[in-house]
Amino acid sequence: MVNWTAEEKQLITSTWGKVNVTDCGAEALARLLIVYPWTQRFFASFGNLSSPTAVIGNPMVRAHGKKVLTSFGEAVKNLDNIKKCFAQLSKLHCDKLHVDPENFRLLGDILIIVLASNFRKDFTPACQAAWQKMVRVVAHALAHEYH
Ligand code: HEG
Repeated sequence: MVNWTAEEKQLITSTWGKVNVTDCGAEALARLLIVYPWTQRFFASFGNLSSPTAVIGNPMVRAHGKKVLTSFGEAVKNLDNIKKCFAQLSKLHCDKLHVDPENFRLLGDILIIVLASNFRKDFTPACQAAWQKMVRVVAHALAHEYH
């Protein structure tokens, strides 16, 4: 069980309230696929990922980025229950999708970059620290059902 301070909870929920899951989700997934091109192997069915421009303009990347970030929002709504919240999703990523959990950590780091670059001054050091913890907890929860 994760212990959140009242301040951490407040920082996470207030940042999340300003997040556009469509745009930030698309940006985060596109950045992941561009900066860590080996992650493209999981998305072979997504069509053209041959250049940064292709990745950014790919509608399947956009749609999936939104799906992932919408799901991330469930964790924000269930801060005291993230492990349970992601138990099924963890099983799916392990058994069906075969996604190496290291990728959850990579995406978490990318998400922080996206939040920091979108919110600039509002993304204070305290806010960053809270998010660093958040993405670590989410990555841990998504890896929890792996065997
Ligand atoms: Mg995953 C599907 C959530 C990271 C690769 N991911 C999904 C789905 C959700 C989800 C909700 C749809 C599940 C369903 O169809 O029932 N993913 C999710 C979260 C996070 C994450 C919350 C991290 C915060 N996923 C992630 C990463 C990779 C990945 C880092 C690979 C680099 N996800 C992946 C793939 C699929 C999903 C390949 C199936 C995509 C498809 O074919 O539609």
